[in-house]
Amino acid sequence: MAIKTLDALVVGAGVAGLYQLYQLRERGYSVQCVDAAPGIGGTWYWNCYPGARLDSPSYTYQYWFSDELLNEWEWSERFPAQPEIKRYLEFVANKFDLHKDIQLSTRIQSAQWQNDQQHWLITSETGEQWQVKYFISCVGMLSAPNTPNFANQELYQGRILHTARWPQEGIDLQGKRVGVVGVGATGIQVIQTLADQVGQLFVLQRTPQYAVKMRNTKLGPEDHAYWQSQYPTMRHDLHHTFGGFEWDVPEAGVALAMTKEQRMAILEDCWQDGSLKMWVGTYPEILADPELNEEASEFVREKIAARINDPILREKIVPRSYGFGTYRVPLETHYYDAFNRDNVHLVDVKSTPIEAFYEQGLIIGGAPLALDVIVFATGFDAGTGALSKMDVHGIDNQSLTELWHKDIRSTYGLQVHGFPNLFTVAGPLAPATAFCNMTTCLQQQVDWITQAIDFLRDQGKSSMEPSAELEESWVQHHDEVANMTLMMQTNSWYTGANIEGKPKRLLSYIGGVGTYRQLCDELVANKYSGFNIH
Ligand code: NA7
Repeated sequence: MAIKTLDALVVGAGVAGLYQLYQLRERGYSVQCVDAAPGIGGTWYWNCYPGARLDSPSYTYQYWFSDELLNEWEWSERFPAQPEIKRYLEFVANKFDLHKDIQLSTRIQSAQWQNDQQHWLITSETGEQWQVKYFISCVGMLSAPNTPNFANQELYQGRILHTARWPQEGIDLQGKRVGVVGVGATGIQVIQTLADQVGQLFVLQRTPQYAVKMRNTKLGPEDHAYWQSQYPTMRHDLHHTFGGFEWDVPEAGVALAMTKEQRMAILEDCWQDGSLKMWVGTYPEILADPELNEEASEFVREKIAARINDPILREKIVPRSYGFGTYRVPLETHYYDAFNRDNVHLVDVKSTPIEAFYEQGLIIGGAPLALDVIVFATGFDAGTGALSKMDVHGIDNQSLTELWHKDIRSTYGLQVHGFPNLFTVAGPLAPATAFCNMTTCLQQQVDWITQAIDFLRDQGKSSMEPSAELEESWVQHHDEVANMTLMMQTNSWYTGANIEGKPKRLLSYIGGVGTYRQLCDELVANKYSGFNIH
């Protein structure tokens, strides 16, 4: 097979990959995008499980580069379901004729930096090869599914599904005995959707969540007119807030000067918004001050408790072992109500862990639980998982997988020392790994990368790579900010604790989207000082 020579290969055809492809092509670079999936959409292709829905308000979750696109597309709901977001991404791909440069069903197996030639040699599973100057990873921070390895799986005669690999054609679960393992943001969406569709639903819960009531609404012509009038300022403002949403948090310290009643009024106000404002729009101390965190945690516990009729069940579902907001806050509509149904059963797999499969289901705490279908809503090897699965080698043949198995490091989540011209959209240690409205952060990173590539072209240079010193200073700053918060005290995918043996570090930069953007802009203003440029 002949090797394809291009300026850039973009790996991943989701929100980031489509935009990166568009930006580079517009600037005259030769570029191709590949994706392992048979369709575009990334996260929104794979996660087609029942109830999959956006947790960011739709009008903040879109591309900002084209006024025409902004005017043409109208969201049907404040928090649309997965099929609508997939349709939006298809609409964008068709409108900007992106499909002609996207090759689907193509999984990249390895990438080797060839220092003498200053290019990457990238190879797919089928042996296809690309020789490119720029290797841009848009593989997503939540795209490598995590499935627990319970013993005797081969004995089980029912069906096993992972939410992130749900059959595209759907599956009829009517009348079935279904077990859902995991109650994270995904499990909650699945459980509230399946509760009245299946025969018996068993919720296998290890750690309960602080889910916030979603206030979803249909959007009509008046809403469209309103939001379209907001877009000119919104496309700027989103990049300057803490979470990349249309709301911001007050200055640090403001909440400390308030009375408890004043803080409760803010919490109630944000709760009534029915969105992630409750998490990243109240006041910053919620994520940093143990007492204020406990105050907010108690506020949410009371809201949850009021929804569950049975007092024994209530005790099990109201979270107490960690603080509100230190684990990704899910939104729900009727998750808690599901537990008031006779066909929904909570199984506490913390006190009685899942031990193994058997022919008809799972053995839990020594007792068999018969299940026709087992749904794993058990999350992802986040941040580093998808890229680590590729065999990526940089200068002196250094392996990225080995590096990240020892210590998860990056420079602004955009590049890694020792790996020239590898750009990592949503790489670890940037807000885009978890703490932001994803489309805001992804577009900002793609814009930064595009600008860097333009810089190299304009200067007649062939490669850029962060120095060890620059990387160390970013990692230190990242850790300092992380350690000012309570995030590292809770085990979750945020800290890598959900994957055995994964080095511990907060995967996402928590200094805020606006601050991060400013720091990235300073790198450009300083003409990439601290980068080795050849
Ligand atoms: P999460 O948030 O990582 O949740 C995974 C869930 O699966 C969580 O409840 C885990 O319990 C549970 N889990 C994982 N392994 C096991 C085993 N072995 N036994 C029982 N329960 C288990 O993944 P999601 O897909 O829900 O969400 C990921 C992100 O996608 C989300 O934050 C949004 O940003 C979109 P644990 O908490 O570890 O006790």
